[in-house]
Formats: sequence, structure tokens, C-alpha cells
Amino acid sequence: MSVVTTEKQDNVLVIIADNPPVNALGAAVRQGLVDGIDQALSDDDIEAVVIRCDGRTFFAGADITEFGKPMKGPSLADALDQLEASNKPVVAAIHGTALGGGCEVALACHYRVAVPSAKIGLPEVKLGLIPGAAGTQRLPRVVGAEAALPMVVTGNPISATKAHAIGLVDKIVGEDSLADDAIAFAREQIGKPVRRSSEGTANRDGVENPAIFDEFRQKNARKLRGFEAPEAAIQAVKAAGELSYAEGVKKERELFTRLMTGTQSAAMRHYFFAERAANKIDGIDPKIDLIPINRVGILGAGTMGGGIAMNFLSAGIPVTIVELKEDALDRGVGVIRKNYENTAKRGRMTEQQVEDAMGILTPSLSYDDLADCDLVIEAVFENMDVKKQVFSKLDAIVKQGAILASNTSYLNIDEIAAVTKRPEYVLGLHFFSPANVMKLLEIVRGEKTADDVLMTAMKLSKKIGKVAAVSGVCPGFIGNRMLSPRQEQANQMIMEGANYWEVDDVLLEFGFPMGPFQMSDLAGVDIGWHRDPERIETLRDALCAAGRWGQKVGKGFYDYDEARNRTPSDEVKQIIAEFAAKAGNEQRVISKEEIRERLLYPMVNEGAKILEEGMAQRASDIDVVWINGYGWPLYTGGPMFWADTMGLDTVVAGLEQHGLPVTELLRDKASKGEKFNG
Ligand code: 3H9
Repeated sequence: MSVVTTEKQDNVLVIIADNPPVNALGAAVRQGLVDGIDQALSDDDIEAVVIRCDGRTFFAGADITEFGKPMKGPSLADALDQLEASNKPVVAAIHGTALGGGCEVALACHYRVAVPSAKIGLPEVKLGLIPGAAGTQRLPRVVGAEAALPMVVTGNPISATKAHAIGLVDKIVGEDSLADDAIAFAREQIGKPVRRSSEGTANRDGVENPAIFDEFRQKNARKLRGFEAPEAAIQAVKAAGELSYAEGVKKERELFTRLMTGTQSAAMRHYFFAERAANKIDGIDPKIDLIPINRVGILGAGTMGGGIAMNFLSAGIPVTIVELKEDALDRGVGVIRKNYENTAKRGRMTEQQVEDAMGILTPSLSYDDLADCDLVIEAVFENMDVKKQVFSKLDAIVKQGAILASNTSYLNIDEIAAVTKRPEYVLGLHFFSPANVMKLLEIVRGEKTADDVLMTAMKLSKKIGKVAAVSGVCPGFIGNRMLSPRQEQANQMIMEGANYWEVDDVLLEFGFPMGPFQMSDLAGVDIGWHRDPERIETLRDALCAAGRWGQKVGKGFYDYDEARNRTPSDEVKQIIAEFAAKAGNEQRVISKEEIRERLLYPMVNEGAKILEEGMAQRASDIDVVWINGYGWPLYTGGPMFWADTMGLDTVVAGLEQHGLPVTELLRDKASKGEKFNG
């Protein structure tokens, strides 16, 4: 069956696309739109047109799988020009998400109606692009540059109501009567001159007040750091006010083409598919029956347990949270409430939503109250003996068929599972701190974890807004395991003469939000310290003995002012020099290039080992972990994709040059000229 069909409703032609799953605008859809418009124009009985989609959404954008391949059929830009040129009114009927090219279709239509639940946006920047079918030129002409800027530059969609308020949507129609309401609306436009977005004049606001562009840049500087597409997006919206429509479209095309052929967009498109691939578990039917999760139990109401609980509460899943002592429980529940209230103060939640979330939280001092939970996650002290005791107890109390999960960040899940009578119902759910904010969820698959248990966790992760990746059981799993060789090199290099702030700066320049020593200051240099100032065996012992416990006390590796600005410390430099001298390390100047290579190449090597051992299903899962859990810059595509773009032979040569190990898989792929991804 054709992906685009037409239906005559008296004097209105309805063009209906049905291209599951998301009505992407592939070649056949574009051709169908052009044919539909031709049909409408050549049929004298037709006086108006409605474009709508079947299935779960209006067009969710260009078909990303076609990018980088030769263009088939009409381009989207040409198809939309033909559509807009129609002298019979064309109405877009929007439900679901009108994104990217889908939003551009709507903009090329003369009118737009939408159901209240619809969302509209131009997310191309999230793929390292800008809209490429005149979206940057039509949108400001319809809603003004100021309203267009956040949409085009951040890529975040807006609700139908907001779209209506800014003039992007003409009418909000009934949630269940979109098809009929759109036809009725189209009939009302018959006989009126058609209103073309390309001829709109709202874009004058950017000419009258050009300061809005710099203000926007400044306000969003931190979020946009390192990304190329947002700057191009600002330029395109600015051009919509300065240039004629035809010239503006030309400018958009230039910017779009430059981005499309660049490495950032390739990396971000890789990530788009990587995130979705990570949801798929080799050898498990995605349609397998899942275990219903109607109540979650959390053991431990500290920072981690509380943060984990919030994920479920926010998604409307009732939580029972258990602590052993009343004051700790009260404190934990208090922190959850405070976090929600702060979110409400910032306008990102209503008071009612805060009460709804708190209303489904049951605090308890008794393990027994976890009996009826469908999933229990423990977030207690990171110690194998403690975890084993906890799991034996949970196994005895929690109903059969329920999943028992550990939030451990490095302990052996199989060893923990072995103390229970249900090892197939045990797995790791490694949340990252702060657990209510960080996107990543590492799901650790034990040797005996059952398929439905794993898939249930995977599906649940999406429900609570996490990006999940599966790891096998190995120390540190995927993420922390790869952090180790980086930290080792960082520590080694400052003993050889590199300044610690240079090590941090190299990672900052690469695009990480912070370097290893800044991270240590933030987390607390004293974490895991033996607390005996007389016993100085390591650099950490020396820093802690000198009271340099990190940001919380105003000094760690760096000195901090009140605004938390960091300055390298002479005292620390001296301590490091003493340690280096004691170890007899020769001091030398280490170039930025060497620092970068020695920090990042060993991570790639560890990633290759993880693949070699089958601890990650695919290289792109490793990219997903590092981008979402550790701040690896998205625009490089993650460590494994980055290594591909560097060339694996370059990585191997670098490791060898620095006397660092090269694992067999990496060497083999490099010698064959292969990549990790594709
Ligand atoms: C663009 O439009 C450029 C233009 O300016 C014009 C250029 C000339 N293409 O996310 P899901 C697949 S750029 C191809 O799990 P959800 C996806 O891979 C585009 N495939 O569902 C997955 O496949 P699989 C601008 C696509 O309900 C399946 O659909 N638009 C596309 O959680 C289900 O996806 C965007 O950036 C696509 N455009 O979320 C929007 N989109 O099952 C991108 C999805 O094999 N899409 N697939 O893994 C999204 O944000 C989400 O998919 C959406 C649905 C919110 C729509």
C-alpha cells in the first residue's frame, strides 16, 4: 500500500500519510505529498486541502536514514515550495510530534490546527544540523525571530498551547476530532486569499532589536559550548530578518550543507541511533511478556536512594522507601520534598504535581513493608558483605516473582545474586548521582538474570526518562571501568611534570564539563580516606592531612573563592613535587597533545577490552554510557565513535608511543582498517 493516500471529502482533499513508526519524510512520502497537491490543483471540485498523518504522530522529520545517501525523488524543500505555492488553502492537522521536516511541512501549509497534546519543534540541532527545508526562514516570518530563536537553537519542542500562543498554530481542535475539525477549518478558509509563511512579516522584530541574538548567545553560552549547529541556527534566524526570503533560504542551505558534511553531525546522528540501539538486547524478543511494576521498593533514603525514588515518583509509580533509623528516614523524605519544591519554584512542576509525587511515597522503618513490591532496589553501603546480608534478607521477605536490584557501581552482581534463591530475578541498576537528574542507567545483566527481568528493567528505564545501556558483570561495569585507566594516567602524568590544572584543561577543551582533579574536588578528596593525618602514603593522604578536602571546604586540588572559581594552589604544587621527588620521577614538560592522548586512548583500549570480553553488546552502547553518565562531549559521538574518526591506527600508534597496552581487538581492527561502529 502507498504511504500517502488521498480522500475526497466533498470540496476538500485530505492527504493522509501512513509511514510507520513515526511518519518520517522519506522519498515516497515526499513524492506522495507532491502528487497530492497536484491532484488538488487539477481537480476543479477541490477548494481546500488538509494534510494529516495516520498512526501515532504527524511527520517526525526527514528520514534520518537517508542522510548521506544520494537524494531520491523530490527534495523536501522543493516539495514544500510546491505545497506553499498552491492557490487553494492547505491546512496541516497536527497530532503527536511535528518535528524537524514535519514542522517545516506544517509551516509550508497555509494554516495549522493541532490537538492539545501535540508538540511542535525543530530538533535538528540535536543532530548537529539546522532545519534544511526553509524552516529557519518560514518560522521567524510567522512567529518572529525572538520566539523562533529558542525553537531553532535549542531544538526543544513546544506544546500545542504554546504554539497557539505565539501564532504558530491557528486553532487548537478536539483531541478526538482532529480529522473532522481540520476539514471544517479548511472550509472556513475557502475564498480568502491564501496566507503564505514565506511572505509573513513577523521577522521584523529581529531587525528592530538585533541585540536579541547576542543576548541569546550569552544566556545559553554554557549549554551551547563546543556545538557548531546552534551558532549556525542563530545566523540563519538572523538572516531571516536581514535577507529576502529567497536569499535567506540560500543562506540556510549553505549552513545546512556545511553542517551535514561535518564530523559533529555525523557524531550526533550516530548517537541518535546508538541510544535507540542500546534498548535492544541481542537474542531477546522485544515483545517478550514484561513483569508488571506497580510498586517499587528502595532500600536506603540517603542521597542515592532518595534520588532513585524520585525517578519513580515523578513517573507516577508508587514507592516504599525503607531506612533503619527514623531520623535518617525523615531526613531522606525531607530532601525529596525539598527537591520537588525547588523544581516547582523554578516553574518546572506545579504544586499539585509535588503533592501527587509525595502522595505516592510510603516511608517505612521495616523491611517487611517491601514484601509486596514488584521491584526492590538497594542503595546501601558499597560493601560486598553488607550487600549479601541485604539480599538474603530481601529474598526472604519480598514476594516471589519480584525483581531484586542492586545500585552497586562496581561489585559483582553474580556473587550478590548467589545468596538468593532467585538469581534469575537479580540484576544491577546502576544510577548516577544525582540520580534524579543524571540520564544514564547502567543495567547490569548477571549470568543468571532472566530475559524478561532484563527487558522489564529496560522498558522501565524509558518510562522513568533514563537512557539505558546493558553491561555484563565486570569490575566497574562499562563506565567506571573505563574511568580507571584515565585516572591512572592523570595521576601518573602529574608525577612526571604535567601541571594538574593542565590535565583538567585538556579535558575541558575537549568538551568535558570538568577534568579529573576538578571532579575529585567536587566529589570530596576525602572520600575513602582513612582519616589519620599522621599516615601519609598517597597524594590524597597528603591533601587530606593538609585539610584540602575539596570544594566543600573551599580547598582541594584547587583553592576556591565564594563563587567557586578555582585557582591552582602553590601548596598542592609543592606537595606533588615532593611526592614526585620521593618516587624519583624525572620531571619534564608534557605537551597538551600527549596529555590528551594518554587520557583518552587508554579509555578506547579499555572499551575494546570490554567488547572483546562481551561485556558490552556493541561499541555504540559504550558511547551511550560515556555521553550520558560521564560528560563525554556528544558532538564527538562518544569514545568509540571518536576513536573511529581519529582512525584506529592512530590510536594504536599513540598507545605504543606512550608505552601503553594495546588490546588484541583494537590492534586487529586497526590493522584491517576497520571501525568500531559500522
Ligand atoms: C530533519 O527533519 C531535517 C529537515 O530539516 C529537512 C532536511 C532537508 N528518521 O525514538 P523512538 C525511528 S532532521 C528515521 O524509539 P519514540 C527510530 O530510529 C529530523 N527514523 O520512538 C526508531 O527506530 P527503531 C528531525 C526515525 O516514540 C523508531 O523510529 N527530527 C526518525 O520514543 C521509533 O523511534 C527529529 O530529529 C527519523 N526522523 O519517539 C526527530 N525518528 O525502532 C527524531 C525516529 O528501529 N525522532 N525514527 O529503533 C524523535 O525524536 C523520536 O523518534 C520521536 C518518537 C519523538 C518522534
